[in-house]
Amino acid sequence: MKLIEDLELIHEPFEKAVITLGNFDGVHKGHLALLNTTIEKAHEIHGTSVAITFEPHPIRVLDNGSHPPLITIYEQKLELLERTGIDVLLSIPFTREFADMEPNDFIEDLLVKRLGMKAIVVGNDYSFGKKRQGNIDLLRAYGDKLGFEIIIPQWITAPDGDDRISSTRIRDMIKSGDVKTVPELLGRHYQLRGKVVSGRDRGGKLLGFPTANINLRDELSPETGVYAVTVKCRFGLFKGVANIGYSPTFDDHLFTVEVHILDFNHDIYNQDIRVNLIEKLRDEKKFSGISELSEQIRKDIEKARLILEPFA
Ligand code: RBF
Ligand code: MG
Repeated sequence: MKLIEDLELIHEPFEKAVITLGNFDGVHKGHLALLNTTIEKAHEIHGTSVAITFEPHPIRVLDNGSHPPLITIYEQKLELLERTGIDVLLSIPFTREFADMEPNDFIEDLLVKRLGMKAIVVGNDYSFGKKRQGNIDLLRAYGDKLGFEIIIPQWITAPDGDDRISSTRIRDMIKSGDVKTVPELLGRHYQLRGKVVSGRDRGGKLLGFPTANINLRDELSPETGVYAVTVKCRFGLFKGVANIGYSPTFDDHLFTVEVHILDFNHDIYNQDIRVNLIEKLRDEKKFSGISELSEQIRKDIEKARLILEPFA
């Protein structure tokens, strides 16, 4: 995948560009349907598959302040898009000026003349450009005039019957702890990323279950609670149990994301790790003492081992 983060670096149109565009937050199953259709069409016409995305997320530029946390931070979005096999990812720096572009200029000047678009792949509810004035009807009108095809893939229906696989729905599932259902829409488990930092040195010494405390790079934090997880670090993929929250048994009320990795004894301080949230086990509880909490964690691990059998 060729990554282009500056429009000025495009000096000539791509060879028969097949373009899809969106914010792709999550790179979920709906996005994958668009991306795969784009790639297939490009193969068919011996052209170039191009995904266009905007950075930062337009909402962050247009509605000052209020914006939802991203499901996938930029680095992860790039990784996931790369994995689809798309030829080019054009990440357009999103500014107010860019947002003011008239939809017809966007289509004619940018997509067709500058990028060489021969086909565009969009969802059936797609709108774009200034005040979202651009829509499928406008694309059709221009398509006839400027010689490009419009492809609207069959929208994939979410398994629960709701036909919108949207980033908002996925975000809500994660926020309510329903990480077990997330893969039906996202196509994979929700993953957190961050660096292992030193904690309070309490888990191992006091409870008998050392935890790696994670300084999250992600924006979206799931509901507090205890989760069965898998952990990817440079030593491989491991099973684990994570606690996300405030450890109410203690009085420091500090929000932490920590994971006890099963059958593991490596030093991973300062290393980047990835935590896949497989299933929520329970809410956090305030225990009457250390041994009660330890005993519960022992049970959590037992339960997690069964759940995680297929995963690591
Ligand atoms: N702390 C609590 O106060 N209540 C809990 O219910 C709780 N559950 C946990 C479950 C697991 C699997 C793990 C690894 C930790 C849990 N903790 C809980 C956090 C625990 O207090 C913390 O790991 C240590 O205090 C070290 O920071
Ligand atoms: Mg710890």
